Amino acid sequence: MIVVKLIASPIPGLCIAGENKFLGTVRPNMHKASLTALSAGLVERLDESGVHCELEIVDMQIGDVQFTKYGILDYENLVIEKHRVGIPFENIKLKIVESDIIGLSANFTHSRKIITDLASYCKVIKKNIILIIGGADATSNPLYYLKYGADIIVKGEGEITFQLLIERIHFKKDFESVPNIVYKSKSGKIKVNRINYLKQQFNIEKMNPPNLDIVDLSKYTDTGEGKPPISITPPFISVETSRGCFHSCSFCTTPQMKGRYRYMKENNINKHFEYFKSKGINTILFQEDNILSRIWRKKNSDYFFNNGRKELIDIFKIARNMEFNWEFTNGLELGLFENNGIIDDELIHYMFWNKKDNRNIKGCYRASIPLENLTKSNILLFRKLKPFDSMKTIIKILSELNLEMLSFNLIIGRPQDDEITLRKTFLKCLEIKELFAHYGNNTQIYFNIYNLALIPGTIDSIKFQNLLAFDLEKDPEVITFYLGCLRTGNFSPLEITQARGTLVQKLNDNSLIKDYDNTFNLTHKRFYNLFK
Ligand code: B12
Ligand code: SF4
Repeated sequence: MIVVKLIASPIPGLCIAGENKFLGTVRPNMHKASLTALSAGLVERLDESGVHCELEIVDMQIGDVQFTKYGILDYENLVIEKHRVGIPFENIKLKIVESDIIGLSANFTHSRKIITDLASYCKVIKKNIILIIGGADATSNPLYYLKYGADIIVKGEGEITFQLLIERIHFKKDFESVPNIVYKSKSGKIKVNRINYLKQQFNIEKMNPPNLDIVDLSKYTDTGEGKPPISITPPFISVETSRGCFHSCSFCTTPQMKGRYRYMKENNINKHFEYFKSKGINTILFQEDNILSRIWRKKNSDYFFNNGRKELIDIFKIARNMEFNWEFTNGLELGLFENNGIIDDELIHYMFWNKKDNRNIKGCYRASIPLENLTKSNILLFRKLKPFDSMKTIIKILSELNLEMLSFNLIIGRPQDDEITLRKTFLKCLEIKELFAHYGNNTQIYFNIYNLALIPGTIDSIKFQNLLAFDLEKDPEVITFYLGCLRTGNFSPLEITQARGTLVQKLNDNSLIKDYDNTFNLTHKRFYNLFK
């Protein structure tokens, strides 16, 4: 028998000494989709290959969560404390001792110091334990993780590779034939095996539902986007009906991580949704990369997938029939609803269908809309966007749908952004607010203002590397949407952080900021003057 534990490590929380609020969101109570996806059907598949595996998910972000100060970030004239939010390492000592293999998820660059500290701790407790690390950050920076404790890095989607590795380790075989890994050989040399995950992609059609049998669902009380309406009840779980995306936005890791778009058909979606119902789940969060890639069009305007639109509608028919509530927490590519000036009203109505009965809501209650950039050059920067006026027409339709909540996401702090750009952004946001004041049927709107985070592996990280003001081995925590990390010709990291904070305060009510982010916003009178 082989004992495997998948661990969600503690997460970082940054705060100015003396302040009791974090500078960015800290969301421990979320479903760890990477780990439940890796665990889906794993024990059964291993059994078929003659490996008896005892599998456990250890979520260090829930339970006896404590704050442990682990460092200081020197942020211009501010001293920012770094806190580890989660179960103290010592409390999982026994779990480490019991394990043959530990799998750690490293999606977020800002957590990489904590993850490698935990990896080193595991090695101290049990020298011969095998540490496997995967996720978006590990995929783009395998050498960092190997340098600080990991034995094997899995690049890209991990389901198949992780299974192969467990089999090889169990049968004491070498890793030569396992694709998509970077590892240390016995002689200590770094080896990179054939990397083919973007070409031979994981078959979504055969994907099992996430394994929710081995997690404590009652602890997943956070939607990741702030408080939902009162009648929407936890547990909240994120679902995937597709992976990948047709676009390659310069700030996003999906093109390098998940690659070309693939999606699940009705049968499998039914199976997944039935499983969720059987687990007592009523609310689902669509957090996949780009659910709307199903209606991607070729240059001649024909759909890329003949049945994509129908199958998209089917998802929401199933969700509605099964009486789920849902929200789109990962931004929707709104522009795809429009083609040659015609808006797909029918599709919009299926996806955003909702019904209210007193205070009870059924169907869609919230969506998050990526506006990203509101300047004239937005369509040149991001191919997924449409000109502001065209987006506004679609937003107007959304405003009439009786939705409870809509969030709009914007990214500021690109190197070309100056005060004029920020002011224009502010004014365009006011236009959106006005639109809702006119048509909005009480839809509560919120503006998520994000700083450009130079995420390793993205196009931006290559283009703007020389502007990065921090060493990511020492201060990886700056890779969040809440702190600036670039020194551009127009703003220092602190200045753009203050611009973000001020914009958030000017555009959103304090009570909403508390419900959505509950963060401490750094502001400045220079920006209050700019956003008058
Ligand atoms: C859901 C989500 C969140 C949730 C968090 C959910 C959670 N607690 O895990 C919320 C909304 C809170 C969130 C917040 C943030 N997020 Co986010 N988020 C996502 C999103 C949209 C989906 C992640 C997911 O669950 N995917 C589904 C699972 C099945 O896929 P997966 O995680 O990639 O796992 C597969 C592989 O990575 C691999 N794998 C993963 N772990 C492991 C471990 C082992 C051992 C192995 C073998 C393989 C393996 O195998 C898995 C199965 O194929 C991704 C984008 C994306 N599409 O992945 C961004 C993403 C992970 N987020 C990102 C960022 C930047 C953030 C924030 C820092 C932004 C901010 N607010 O400042 C915060 C920080 C979060 C925190 N912990 O504090 C970046 C991370 C990039 C980076 N290098 O840092 C991503 C990649 C988006 C992007 N811009 O490209 N996020
Ligand atoms: S459309 Fe969304 S998922 Fe696709 S590359 Fe752009 S940001 Fe990433």
